Amino acid sequence: MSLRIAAAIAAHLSGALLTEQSTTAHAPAEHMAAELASQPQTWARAAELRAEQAQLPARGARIAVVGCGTSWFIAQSYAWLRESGGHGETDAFAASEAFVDRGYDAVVALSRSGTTTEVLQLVGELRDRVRTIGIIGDESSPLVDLADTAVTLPFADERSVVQTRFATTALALFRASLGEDLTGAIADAERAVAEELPAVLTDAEQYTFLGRDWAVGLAHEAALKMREASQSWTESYPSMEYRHGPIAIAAPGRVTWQFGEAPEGLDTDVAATGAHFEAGRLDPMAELVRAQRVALARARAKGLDPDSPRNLTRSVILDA
Ligand code: F1P
Repeated sequence: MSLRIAAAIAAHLSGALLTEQSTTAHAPAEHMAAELASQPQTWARAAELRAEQAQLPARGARIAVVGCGTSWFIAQSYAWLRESGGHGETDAFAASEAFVDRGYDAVVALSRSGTTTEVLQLVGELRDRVRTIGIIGDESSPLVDLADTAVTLPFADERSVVQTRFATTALALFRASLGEDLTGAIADAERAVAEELPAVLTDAEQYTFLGRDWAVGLAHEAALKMREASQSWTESYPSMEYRHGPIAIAAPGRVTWQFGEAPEGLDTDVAATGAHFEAGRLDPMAELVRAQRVALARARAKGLDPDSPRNLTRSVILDA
């Protein structure tokens, strides 16, 4: 890590610690519950941010989108939507495994915290070589100064360690920037926040999330959310990969949860195993909200606090 980046992180962290000390105690999962429920509003707000959307790479640009954890999965969804919509070649990489010497016109770096080491390192290495655009939750973070362009979404930043609304709000911004009308997705999110969850979803022994196209990234994110918040056993795959081995795990008391339209016959294949097939009927981003609620319900039932989960921190900051 360069001295410049390390110093910026140290300065940021000393500020963050002061903020933390002045924070009053809160009930377990209080932040995650509130942040999760606010997603219809934060998506609507992102859809309105025309100036911020205009900062994203123009139509025709060849780009890569990078991030870690949740942000990497959102990068995958954006990449699929952008390229399939005819806006230009778009690759998605984990920041630690990115091939960025491919003549890209720009690299988009997604990070709620703006402090994730692998993201800062990559953006630092690209300085003066490739235009970088940061999509960032914390507007006082080091990534804001390091990226050539910073698009900040402070209204979607979060107190919970487990991310919910920043990730989906960034994707709402991306979708709107590609010309999509989010009215239907927002209405679906309102349903996802309000409707009761069936016990077959909250009480299962194991979960496999599936998606096609842009929903593959969201299936991976749902599985990560369930692990992070509730320590549940989850897996995730592109839907058509499920029959190629992973279906071996399906059994009574377990859930196979499809985001978006299911491949022909998959529901009957899963039913034959005795597992529950959840055919997600909402916009896949709203279906993710339902999975976040299952994660929250399971965390509460187990006495866990997803605002500060075991073994996790808000971002991964590695030693210099
Ligand atoms: C990325 C991230 C989170 C994950 C964990 C560590 O954070 O990988 O997705 O839940 O808490 O950090 P960021 O770069 O988006 O801030």
